[in-house]
Amino acid sequence: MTDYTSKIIAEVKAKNPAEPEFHQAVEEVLESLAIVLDKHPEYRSAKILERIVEPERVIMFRVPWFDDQGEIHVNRGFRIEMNSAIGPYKGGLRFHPSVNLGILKFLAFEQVFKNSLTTLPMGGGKGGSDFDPKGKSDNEVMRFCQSFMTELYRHIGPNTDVPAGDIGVGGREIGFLFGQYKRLKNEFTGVLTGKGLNWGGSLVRPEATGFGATYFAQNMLRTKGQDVEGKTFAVSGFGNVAWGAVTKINELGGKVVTISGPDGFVYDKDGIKGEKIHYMLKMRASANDRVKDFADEFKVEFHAGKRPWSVKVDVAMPCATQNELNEENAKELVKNGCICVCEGANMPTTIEGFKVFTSNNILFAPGKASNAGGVGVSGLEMSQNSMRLSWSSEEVDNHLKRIMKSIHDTCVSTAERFGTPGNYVNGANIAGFLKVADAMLDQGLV
Ligand code: NDP
Ligand code: 2IT
Repeated sequence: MTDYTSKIIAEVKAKNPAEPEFHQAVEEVLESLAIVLDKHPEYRSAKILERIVEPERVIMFRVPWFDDQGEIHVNRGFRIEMNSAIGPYKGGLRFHPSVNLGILKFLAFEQVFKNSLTTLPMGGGKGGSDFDPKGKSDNEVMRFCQSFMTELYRHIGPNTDVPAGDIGVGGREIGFLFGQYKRLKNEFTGVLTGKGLNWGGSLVRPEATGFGATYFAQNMLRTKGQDVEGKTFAVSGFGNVAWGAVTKINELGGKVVTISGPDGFVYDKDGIKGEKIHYMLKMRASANDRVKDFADEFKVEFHAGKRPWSVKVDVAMPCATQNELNEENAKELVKNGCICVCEGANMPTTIEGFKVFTSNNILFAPGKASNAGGVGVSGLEMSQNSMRLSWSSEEVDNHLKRIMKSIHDTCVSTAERFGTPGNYVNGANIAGFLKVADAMLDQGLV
C-alpha cells in the first residue's frame, strides 16, 4: 500500500460504514494497483481510483408481495450500476437473506474487473434482494419476481443494464423476471441472460461458471507441467457453480471428494461422479439448504458444521460464497500438500487466507479471473440475441475455453510485466483495471 491508496481506502471506509465486504474488495484491488500508479501518474491526476470506488448509480427499492396464505411481505431490492466505461452494466442478481447494500457493492466492484478481463464489452453491475427462496412455493417465487421486476424494469435494458443469475437466482427466477419485463415493456429483447433455451438462452450458460473455473485450474496446473487428470479436488457449495465444476473435473479425469452446504460437508472417498452429480441438481432445486441428504442417500461421510478444507487434496475449489476459506483453512490446505486453489465463488478466500497461499507459492486464482466463464457466456448470449442466432454447444464451449485461456494468459503476462511473476491476484486486478481506466480517460470526466 502507498500513502495514496491507504488514503483512498480510509475514505471508502469513512464514507461507507458497515460495508465490510465492500471495504475488503476495494482493499484487495488497491493493494495490487499501487505498483501501477507509480508508473502511470495520469490515473492519479484524473482521480480514476476515487471515481472507480463510487458506483455510477445505486437503486434501492421496496418489493411487496403476497404469500400463498394471502399475507403481505416486504423485501428490499437493489441494483448497483457500478461502471459502464466499457459496456452496458452486466452482472447477476442474488436472492439470499444475507443480501445487503455492502455485499452487493463488493460484488458489483469485483464484476467491473472480471467483465473487463473476459475480452467482451461489458460494464459492471450487481443486484438482488434479501428475499429468502428457502421453503417458498413456485407461486410465491413468481409473485416475488414479478414485484421485483415491476420496479427494476425502468432501470435496465439490453443496451443499458443486463442482469443474470447468482446465488438463489437460476433458470426459474430468470423466467419469471423475463416474463414480467416483457409484459411491462412490450418488448422481446436480450435484457437478461441465463434465459431458457427456447426463448433466447445460450447453450452451456448453466454450466459455464463451473466449466470455466475448471478450465482455469487446468491452465494453471499446466504452467507446472501438470493437469486435472489424476488429481483430487475439494469443492465447496452444491449449487450451480459447484455442479458445473464437479461435472467438468470428472470429464477431465479428476476426482472430487467433497461438496458442502450451510449444514456441513460431505466426504466421498470414491469420488462424486455419475448419478451423484445429478443428485446435486435435485438438492439445489429442493431449496432445503442441506448436503446431509447427499450423505444419507449415498452412505458417505458427513461432517456437520465443518468446511471441507481439512481434507487432503491436490486442488481446492471454493464454490459457495464469500469468506468461506480463512487463514486457518489455508494453512491446513498447505500443510496437506494442496498445490492449487481456484475460486469458483466471488471472494471466497479472506485476504489473510490468500496471503498464506502466495507466501507458500501455491497457484492461487482469484474469482474475478477464474469464475469469469459465467459472465463470459452471458456475454455470448447477448451476442447471439443481437444477431438473433443460436450457436451450438461446441461453438459456445470453444469460445469459453478461449476466453478462460485468454484470461489466464493475461493474468500471467500482466503479473510478470509489473514485477510479480506468478501472482494471479495482481495480474487480474491490474489487467482488469487498465482497460476500464483507459476507457474512463478516453471518455472524459464521467
Ligand atoms: P447457488 O444458489 O446455485 O448455490 C450457492 C451455494 O452456496 C449453495 O450451496 C448455498 O447454500 C451456498 N451458500 C450461499 N450463501 C451461503 C452462506 N452465507 N453460507 C454458506 N453457504 C452459503 O449459487 P451459485 O452456485 O450460482 O453461486 C455460488 C458462488 O459463485 C457465489 O459466490 C456466486 O456469487 C458465484 N458466482 C456465480 C456465478 C453464476 O453464474 N451463477 C458466476 C460467477 C460467480 P445456501 O443457499 O443454503 O446458503
Ligand atoms: O458473479 C457473476 O459473475 C455472476 N453471477 C454472473 C453474472 C452474469 O451476468 O452472467
